[in-house]
Amino acid sequence: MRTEQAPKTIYLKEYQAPDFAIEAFHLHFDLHEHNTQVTATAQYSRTNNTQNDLVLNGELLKLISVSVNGQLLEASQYTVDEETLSISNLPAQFELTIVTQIDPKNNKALEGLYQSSGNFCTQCEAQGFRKITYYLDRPDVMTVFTTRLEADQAKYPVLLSNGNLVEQGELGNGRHFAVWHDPFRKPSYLFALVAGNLQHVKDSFTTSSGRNVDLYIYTEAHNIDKCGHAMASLKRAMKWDEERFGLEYDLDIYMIVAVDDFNMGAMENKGLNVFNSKLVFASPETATDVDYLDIEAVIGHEYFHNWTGNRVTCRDWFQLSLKEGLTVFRDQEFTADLHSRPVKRIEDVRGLRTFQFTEDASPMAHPIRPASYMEINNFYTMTVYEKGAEVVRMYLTLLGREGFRKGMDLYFKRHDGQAVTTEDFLAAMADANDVDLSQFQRWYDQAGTPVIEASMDYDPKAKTCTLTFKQSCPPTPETEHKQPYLIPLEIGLLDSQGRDLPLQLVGEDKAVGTTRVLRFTEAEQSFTFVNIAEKPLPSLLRNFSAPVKLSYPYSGEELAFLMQHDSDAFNRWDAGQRLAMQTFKELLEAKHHGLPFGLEHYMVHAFQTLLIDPALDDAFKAEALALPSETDIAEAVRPSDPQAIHEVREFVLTHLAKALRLDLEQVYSERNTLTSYEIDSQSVGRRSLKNIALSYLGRIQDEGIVALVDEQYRHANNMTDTLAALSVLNHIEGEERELAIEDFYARWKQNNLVLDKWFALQATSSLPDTLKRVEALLNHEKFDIRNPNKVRALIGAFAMRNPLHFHAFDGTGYEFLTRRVLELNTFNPQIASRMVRPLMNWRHYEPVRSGLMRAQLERIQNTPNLSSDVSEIVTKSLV
Ligand code: B3K
Ligand code: ZN
Repeated sequence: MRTEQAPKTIYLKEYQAPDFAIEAFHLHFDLHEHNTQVTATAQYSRTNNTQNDLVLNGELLKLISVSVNGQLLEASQYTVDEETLSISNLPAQFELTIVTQIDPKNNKALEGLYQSSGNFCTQCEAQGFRKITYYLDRPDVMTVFTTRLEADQAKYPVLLSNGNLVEQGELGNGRHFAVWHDPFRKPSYLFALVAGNLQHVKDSFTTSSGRNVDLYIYTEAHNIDKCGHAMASLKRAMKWDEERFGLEYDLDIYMIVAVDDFNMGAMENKGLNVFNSKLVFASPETATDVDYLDIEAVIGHEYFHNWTGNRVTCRDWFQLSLKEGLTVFRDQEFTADLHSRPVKRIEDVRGLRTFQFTEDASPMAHPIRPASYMEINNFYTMTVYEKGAEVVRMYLTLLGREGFRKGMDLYFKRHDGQAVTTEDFLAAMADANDVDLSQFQRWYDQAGTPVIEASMDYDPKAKTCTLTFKQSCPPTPETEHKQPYLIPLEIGLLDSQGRDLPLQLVGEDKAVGTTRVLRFTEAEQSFTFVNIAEKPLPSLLRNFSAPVKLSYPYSGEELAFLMQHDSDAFNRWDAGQRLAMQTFKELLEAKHHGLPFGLEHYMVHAFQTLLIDPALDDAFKAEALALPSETDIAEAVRPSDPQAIHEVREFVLTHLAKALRLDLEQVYSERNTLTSYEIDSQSVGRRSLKNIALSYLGRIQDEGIVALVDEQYRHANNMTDTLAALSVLNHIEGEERELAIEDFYARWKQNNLVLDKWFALQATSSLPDTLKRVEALLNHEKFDIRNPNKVRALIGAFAMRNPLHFHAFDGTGYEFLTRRVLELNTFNPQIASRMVRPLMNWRHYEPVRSGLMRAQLERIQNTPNLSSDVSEIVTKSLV
């Protein structure tokens, strides 16, 4: 933690290539809980003719010695401060050996080398390696690592690092050693070591060129039976990357280690991924369908980084989206190819809208390639990841599948083994397809969510239909006035029967397909279609072809029509979301004016038609029934009043539940048959639909329904159904709820990951005593504020998934969060900085709440010893 002085801003425009290169690097770890000695020997050479000092990064290190070419330096021959070690008068080439000591056991920031459940592990991205030794800790310095680990043999029988094991043995004094060599040049952020008492499961994969790769998953013994799904997912990922992108794995061994204390999901260290155990362990009794799918996606994601991130890495941290946006895109495609493509798209867009659009409208809004940062850890965001993935997807939409693949192939051909920039990626896409994509660069430079206003003009005499689009983008901290984007707009036109019309643009000699991607490049632009016999209904932004907010003056009836007929599954779903959002807005208006609530008949009818449509699959229906969240509504209706939003949304859901009760009950009972747990798409879809039907019915709250929910809770044979029932009971005051919560605890108190669900459940209840409970749970014997999963489960869930109580009118929710942020700030700045974000959009709320939120941000800002992580968010929020 850098304290006292204000954190400084780092700018992309100040990037300078390193003055030194490193030919080879030897690391020697003498592992001890409190006193690990690290000896680092590197061959340095100058990259230019300057006589610049060598300035190495290093933090929280105890420096023991520095030698150049075997000669010990005097203290006067170098300078050390809190963040660097500088050495002057160095020759063109030299060997530098540095000995440092660190205290892994007291490292509660979980960055660098630390202990989790008594085992050693590391997290180096982005700048954790500098907490291990003094080094050029930047991604454009790449070298070959050889790592020797020494540790107590009984306590730490397993010793792992990147690459291949070259030597191991006993040292005679109860200690042993292992030497690992990674032949691929890599930056320090991809370094990892693990030492612990771990068991493993082993499997193997034969690559397309016939090489055998040994696959290992390491875990503590009691979880060894829950690794099967992760291993199967890894093999699927390896195969998929060969088939879809022609990319093969390059080492003879691939290891995954599951740890309980981890600041994020997982880390793609070369050949040695470290995973949050939440994203490895699964069994039907302990993991939900969502967990199963998340595990597969993240195992895939980290594996895909081997090419997009590791083989081709980032020049500097501003380029983070080069690897993250691209790798998220790849994991999305992996899931889409293996499961339902439309459902995957819907889920991704739902997440993007709820969280990334909110971030893009916040004081932390930044382009996917930021131009400056104070703390790089703050930029592992929805924008860099998810919007970054949308930007990659737009290349695919513009260039087609083949064109996109050509661009990827050229990118690897040109840049394998290099540290590059997002411009290099754009250039590969453009050059491989011989197109000019220069305007596309704006997606990397401008923040904010573009807004498109669409309108249609039909001329019955000429039989032409003109679509006109206007684009704009609200000001964000880095730019006031935005230049127009190159936006791929995928569209179709529906006739009165709901059929797609053939699309012929003016000037074309015949129609080309029924879905077209228009290149929208100007602030305002029109596209005219000919031979349109009747006034059509436009289906716009099909498959969500760009990360924008598009408006069109649809009537409620037109949306209901699209819900039933659009051939584009995404837009069919989106029509329902638009219809619901329109309804919420109207009801909020009614509430504002003290008018009674009501629901239009076509709205009820539209959802009924969908629910009973035999042609639609269950997973899609479940998505359609999941209406925009309270957070979505809060972002769409400003200034927002979370209490009113909750009331209005509950009114709609309850009304639909009552009106469609018979259909919902039928849908439920048809699917509530006890079968063995399967994780194929159809079974997952069946459970999703059944459980969303149950959550609607739960709003009716009569005895019969409560009994039905209770019954599901007691008889479920898998965690998805158990938790779904418990989530419904969670909002219904009464004995059933209390008994079920107690019962769940009694059943699962030995399983930390399952208990996280139990904490999160209570934190997201709409019942009035929720904050009190959450406060009490902070002192629960199973709660541990040092464990990031627990923090996210209890504190994060309350602040991010319970707007009703987090935004309590008296400000108690905000105060609660502030106290936790200040506590976390003292030992884990990364997690503290994640937790403070729900206060960021204080300007979007009605004046009373807005003032209370701001006051808490000021209170945090005025606290001494603020980490740079928290300080950046708070300072930017208050500007
Ligand atoms: N690259 C890591 C994230 C590192 C976060 C550092 N604060 C995981 C991933 O995106 O795959
Ligand atoms: Zn990643």
